[in-house]
Amino acid sequence: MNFDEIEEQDGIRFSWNAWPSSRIEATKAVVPIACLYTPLKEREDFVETPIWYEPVTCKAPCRAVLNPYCQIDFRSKVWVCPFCLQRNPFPHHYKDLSNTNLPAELLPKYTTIEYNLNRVAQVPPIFFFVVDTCLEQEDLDALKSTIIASLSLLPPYAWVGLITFGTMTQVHELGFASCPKSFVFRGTKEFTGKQIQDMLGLSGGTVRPGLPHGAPGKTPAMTAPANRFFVPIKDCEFVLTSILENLQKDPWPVTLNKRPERCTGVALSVAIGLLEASFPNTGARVMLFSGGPATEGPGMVVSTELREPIRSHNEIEKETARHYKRAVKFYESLSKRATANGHTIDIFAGCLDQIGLLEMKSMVNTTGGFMILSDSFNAAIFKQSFHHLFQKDSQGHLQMGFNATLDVQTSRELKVSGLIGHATSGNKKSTYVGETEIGIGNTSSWKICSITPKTTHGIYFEVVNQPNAQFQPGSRGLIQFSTHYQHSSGQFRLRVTTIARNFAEGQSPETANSFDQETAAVLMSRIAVFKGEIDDGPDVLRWLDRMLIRLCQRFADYRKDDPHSFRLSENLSIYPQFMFHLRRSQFLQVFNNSPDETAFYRHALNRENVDNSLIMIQPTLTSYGFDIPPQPVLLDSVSIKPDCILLLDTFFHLLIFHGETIAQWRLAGYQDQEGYENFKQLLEAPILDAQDLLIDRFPVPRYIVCDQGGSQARFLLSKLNPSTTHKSNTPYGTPQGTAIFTEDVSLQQFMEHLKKLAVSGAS
Ligand SMILES: *C1O[C@H](CO)[C@@H](O)[C@H](O)[C@H]1NC(C)=O
Ligand SMILES: *[C@@H]1O[C@H](CO)[C@@H](O)[C@H](O)[C@H]1NC(C)=O
Ligand SMILES: *[C@@H]1O[C@H](CO)[C@@H](O)[C@H](O)[C@H]1NC(C)=O
Ligand SMILES: *[C@@H]1O[C@H](CO)[C@@H](O)[C@H](O)[C@H]1NC(C)=O
Ligand SMILES: [Zn+2]
Repeated sequence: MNFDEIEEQDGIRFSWNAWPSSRIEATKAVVPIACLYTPLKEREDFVETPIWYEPVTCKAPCRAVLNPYCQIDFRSKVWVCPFCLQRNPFPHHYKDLSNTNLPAELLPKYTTIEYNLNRVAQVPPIFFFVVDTCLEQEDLDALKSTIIASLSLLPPYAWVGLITFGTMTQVHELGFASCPKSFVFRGTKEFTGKQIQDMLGLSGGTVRPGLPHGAPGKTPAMTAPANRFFVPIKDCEFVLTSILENLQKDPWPVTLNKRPERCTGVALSVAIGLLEASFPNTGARVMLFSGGPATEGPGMVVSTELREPIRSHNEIEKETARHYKRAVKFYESLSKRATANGHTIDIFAGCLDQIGLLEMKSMVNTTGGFMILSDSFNAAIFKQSFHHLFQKDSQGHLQMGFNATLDVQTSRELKVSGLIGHATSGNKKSTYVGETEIGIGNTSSWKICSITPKTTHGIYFEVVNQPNAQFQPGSRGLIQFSTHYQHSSGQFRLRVTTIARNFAEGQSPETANSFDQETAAVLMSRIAVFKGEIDDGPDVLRWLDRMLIRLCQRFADYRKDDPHSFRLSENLSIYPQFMFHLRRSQFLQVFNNSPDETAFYRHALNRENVDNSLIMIQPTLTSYGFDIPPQPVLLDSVSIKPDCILLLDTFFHLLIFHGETIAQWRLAGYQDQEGYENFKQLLEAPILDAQDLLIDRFPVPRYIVCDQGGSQARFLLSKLNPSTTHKSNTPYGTPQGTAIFTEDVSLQQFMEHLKKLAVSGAS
């Protein structure tokens, strides 16, 4: 199978597909053995022919799940676990097992399988809306109607709750239709979980396991005080809708030169305290809609004085940002409480300025929440992205799982170094845990409060075999990934992926030939971004360069000290180019963006699969001209031609760029004249393609149409390789393409430099 087919079946791609057989060989390979894994990748067969039994597992403490790589003894009805080599008898109901009568989990096509466990959640998923009311009227109206419209997209058995906030925080009761009631919290004070529970009259109101089973569709019998605040949507849609419709702008006056008083921190801590007291360890999401920065109370990111600007990258780096550290600490403590209870936090920002996403991001990145950044709640980006969250699968279920844990188990040659993605450590110090730490390490289990069929994790491994260990040709290593989660239908499920890869002997070219450069580039990008959160930017760039040079020294063909002899095999040929673009990308060059934008971009990179991540790292550029089909072109200034249209896809932006001539003709309206049908079609082609790209994209990208020479065109130019800078202009003849004024090195210069360093043995 090729990489794509494996990804289709198992939702996984590895940096290396034949593994170095010893620790030393693995270190020499520079890029770690690692994978991008999408645990809940959609598979129609799991929907069409669901498996309704419990998995067969190995004896304790191993507990590996039976899989197609197990050796089976059909006569004695025993299977050998490939992880611990213990022999396990099959349970009695497998007595008819034979070579021709295999249960699904032993068939090769089920290296990934999903079990529907015999357990249903006692509490349906909870959606807790936390709504900012310090908004312009137009924005508030747009937000209200978007939320109201989303109510019909929720499963009728889902529970909902509502908090609104401005100068104060208000928790709304939804249990009584006749007289809407709410509890008010001051915006300036920090409340403990206990205080919040006491004020809301919740003490002792936890939903305890062991209550009668509540299948989805039935409300579990619950007399807890919390059901004044959380009610199934089918029972409160009218009440909730009318509260939302009547919601007014925060009444507190905002004087000139001031920001509104906005207590986002208190609102979140009340939301988290309420859920933690009432629904620990159940699927719930706190959906924060915020139209500006927190300006009072715990978690404030800027004061109400407009003359005090919100912190910049520069101030954060120089540690002169006044509120920064305290705010980060406050939101991190909320993150910890939310993850401990399996609750998710989403942030939807609708504001031209920053709202403090950077300070708040740990709440989203540790819980697997969604982050959407838009200029206003009236913007299409917000409305469409928000509705996208409630897409259903073919059975009509929301495409989100809750309270998940991901466990990794390895055969003994390997250990797990860590995970980079939207999760927190499960603190499971099993024998599978390695010495090296990459990302969230020191554990073989992670908690993922919310997971979608797209959520993709980077998981890193190390080889622990010593080189003198006898190498057995054909030996292979195994990894099993088990994801327990609460499906949105309420069913508990277990998704198991078991993969095996061969070990390559010593210096054999097998490892090099198994390199998946696209996956490797994305996995290294995640490490670089993770480092970027801790280390200085220049240090991260130097680390990336060093890794690239070492990789080339190890796998390129060259004669020492002869840069002209340098050759990269096909499997490695575009890897340096990915690194070039990564270095220049918004992920590592943060100063062209606000801190909130940086947080948003990095968040997206940590959740997408290989293909989408590559578009973010190295945007795609397609050229449309007369008489030729659209074709991918180099992300380079030479691709700009007066008689061509370009379509740039950066994942976050879709940009259509008209070359000079095209722009003039369009302005002159040729497309509407008879005899210019060709031109009309040419103009439409990239628009149609952009619409195709939009369908599946989350969050919805920003859409820009511009002309050569126009001000918006700068955005395209900033993404292009500056192969024709003003410096390289020759006095002879016209240069090809458009000159970009920049001090950047070009890809060509970068490659020359790389060759020189690689062949010289430096690093
Ligand atoms: C890598 O290159 C080798 C030789 O050039 C080729 O045989 C192999 O199929 C390639 N591997 C992949 C995964 O493309
Ligand atoms: C949620 O996950 C935790 C493990 O992280 C587990 O102990 C708990 O039982 C789960 N909750 C439910 C309701 O299954
Ligand atoms: C999540 O946010 C925290 C704190 O802001 C940061 O330290 C951490 O590196 C982030 N994790 C990822 C995977 O980005
Ligand atoms: C992981 O464990 C090692 C050794 O036990 C320890 O030195 C290190 O600080 C731990 N890292 C974290 C993040 O807890
Ligand atoms: Zn076992």
